[in-house]
Amino acid sequence: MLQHADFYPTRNESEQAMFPRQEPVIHSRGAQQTAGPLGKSQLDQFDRDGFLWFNGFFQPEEVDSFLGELVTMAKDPNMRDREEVVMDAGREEIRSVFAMHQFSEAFDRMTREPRIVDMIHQILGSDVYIHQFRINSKTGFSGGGFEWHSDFETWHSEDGMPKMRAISASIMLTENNPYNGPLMLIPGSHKQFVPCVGRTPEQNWKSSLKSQSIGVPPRSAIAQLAGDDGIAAPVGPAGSLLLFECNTLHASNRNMSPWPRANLFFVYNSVDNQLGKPFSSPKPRPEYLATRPQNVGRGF
Ligand code: 6CS
Ligand code: FE
Repeated sequence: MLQHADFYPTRNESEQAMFPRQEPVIHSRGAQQTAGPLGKSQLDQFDRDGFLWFNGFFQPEEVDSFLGELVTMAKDPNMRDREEVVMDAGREEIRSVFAMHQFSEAFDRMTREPRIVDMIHQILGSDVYIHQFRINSKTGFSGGGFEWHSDFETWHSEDGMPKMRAISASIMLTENNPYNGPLMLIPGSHKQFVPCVGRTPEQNWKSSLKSQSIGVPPRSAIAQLAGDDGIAAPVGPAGSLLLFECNTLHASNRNMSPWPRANLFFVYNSVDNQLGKPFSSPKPRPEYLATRPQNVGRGF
């Protein structure tokens, strides 16, 4: 397994200072940068904030079927025992389902939706592949939250992702409103890498996907980064789309409202940024969490 140079040391014994990211946010150049649906102001906004929100990007009926598949799965007792299904702490409700695109044609088709992929190409400047696919679901009154974190810090540490050249696309399957635990992001936080303290335990994902404790940045760093530009929590109808950079700090509160919140996430990684040996973990994570190079194919 390829051992890349580690430009982002993390999961150290002691707290280390944050430092600037080592690569651009917008990787495309020249004509490639202008050949796509995003205008210059949108590219500048993504570069500045580390995310873009598209209210009502899809019509609700375009995404309704995905929610239906999730509800059907939640009723199937056999699903609960699949390793791709993460139950909430109380084992009552489904918290996340990974890799559904590998057993649902509709989900796989959505990952190749040109209206999204054209924007991803414009930002990442290369062909891409799906690094991870998940649905995060928060039922009313009980859906749990997610601690502040950078996805890249986990994907670098536990999956061996060398550089920051990946983007998450999140499609809202339900309305996201201020009360049902919408995703919160810190604008501009993607520009700094925040090393985290604490060694990665064996098979960390078996607990981190329920409640993350390793790979959570020091509160002083979160306060400092939030202090600059505050916190954003985009809200909107089912079918809305959020693109966020792999290193943008994000979190979400538990769902205290009566209304469910379910979002699709699929992560595009550049074919020039494929996974190597994990940088801070004993062994790579399973394929349903991170596509290994032998399964990348040509990209698209
Ligand atoms: O470990 C991961 O890959 C997942 N963990 C979080 C909290 N967000 C990104 C990703 O789904
Ligand atoms: Fe995350």
